[in-house]
Amino acid sequence: MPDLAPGLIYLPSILDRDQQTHLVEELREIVKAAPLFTPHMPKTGKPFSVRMTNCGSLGWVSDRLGGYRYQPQHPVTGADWPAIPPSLIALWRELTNYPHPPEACLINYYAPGARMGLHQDRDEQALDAPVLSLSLGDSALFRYGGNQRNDRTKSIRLHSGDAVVIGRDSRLIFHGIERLLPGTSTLLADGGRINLTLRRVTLPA
Ligand code: MD3
Ligand code: FE
Repeated sequence: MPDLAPGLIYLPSILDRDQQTHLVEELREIVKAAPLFTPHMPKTGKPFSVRMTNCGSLGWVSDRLGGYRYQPQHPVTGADWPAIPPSLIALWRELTNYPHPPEACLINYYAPGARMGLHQDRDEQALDAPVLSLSLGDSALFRYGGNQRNDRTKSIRLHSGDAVVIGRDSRLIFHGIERLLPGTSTLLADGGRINLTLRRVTLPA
């Protein structure tokens, strides 16, 4: 399939319907142990419309005073994050050429109407490692540009079961989710969208 940009590889329909259903079941167990929380913007304290949780040895969190960061524990319960399901570790190994396992799997839940403004992902030390994104549920308009906020942007629809691998040349591009396309999937009974991003955070020893 065509690269969207250097280092930005779109892999449509990487998961079949049964794999998606199974993944959602695994995510429901993870969310029981690590409930969705509402992150807040650094300094302003403005809440995100996307709710999040994580699995893995590290999870991404954000709050007004502490800012964006990775930490080993859930910000509300204080418990360690649940493990990343083995099927996702295997998918990381198959779709990325990265020689070390992911440490974080950020789980974004978009209720109908939620969005994510243009941003860069730069809280990881391992910027040599790709990010692997998996979409589940309603389709979404994904917008991406260049390394400068003002660079020209393009948008594509991401559908349930699609993957995107974001590597080196695209690792610091601005990107976001403009909006969901309601009623485009029957995977989640109440609608909405889940995005998983698998990430290497620390530099391998
Ligand atoms: C491009 N998630 O969690 S996934 C995020 O659909 C995030 O929830 C969006 O942006 C979502 O940070 C987009 C595609 C994606 C993920 C990570 C990237 C694109 C990226 C990191 C760098 C550049
Ligand atoms: Fe991002």
